[in-house]
Amino acid sequence: MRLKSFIIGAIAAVACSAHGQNLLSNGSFETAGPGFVTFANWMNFGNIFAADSGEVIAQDGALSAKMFGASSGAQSDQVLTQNVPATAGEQYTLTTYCQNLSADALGAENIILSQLVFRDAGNNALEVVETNAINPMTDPLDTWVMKQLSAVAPAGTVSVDVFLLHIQLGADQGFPTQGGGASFWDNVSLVGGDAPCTNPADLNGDGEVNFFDVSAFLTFYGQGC
Ligand SMILES: [Ca+2]
Ligand SMILES: [Ca+2]
Repeated sequence: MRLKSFIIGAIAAVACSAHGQNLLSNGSFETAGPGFVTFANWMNFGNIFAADSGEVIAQDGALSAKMFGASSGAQSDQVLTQNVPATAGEQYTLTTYCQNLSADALGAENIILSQLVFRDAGNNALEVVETNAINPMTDPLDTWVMKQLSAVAPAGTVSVDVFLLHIQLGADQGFPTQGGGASFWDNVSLVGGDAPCTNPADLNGDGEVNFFDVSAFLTFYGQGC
């Protein structure tokens, strides 16, 4: 038992995953912006509102962000975006919490995405990576669903845009009937500034050195030569 404790302590000491601070400001949507800006530090387009506990219990703090399409029959895009400085060669991880409420459930025409867009000094997009922040058809209702997206900033990067997108497709994209529904967002974080993990002890290649690599080692060891 004492040996096991020592091994876990040693593993923690060599861990090289990113555990830095959140590079985003107001990632929990607690602070309102001035004028037509719904949330401080975020630019917004389309139907973006602050939701309080009367609509959904926030994942963090008291408020979350609510987006919904116009349900006009045409495509309707909702956008929250924030730009922060970034450094080429370093790894960035975007974490989002999203909820699909059964009381205002998302129709199949809604695509809910989180996106990173790495930009050069001329503000040109160098690389776009994205993931479904929530899948209306397969993720559970009425619970905060966490999704993560990681990427290494390409050569020439000086900044990265975080995009939170609620795209409602319309008749032109095969959805003559729009089910409507809202996406709720909270506790968005972007952590970076670390080089990708190159420690050879990361046997399973997931960017962290931990017990799962020890387990993989023991499996290989047990197989012999
Ligand atoms: Ca919040
Ligand atoms: Ca690993």
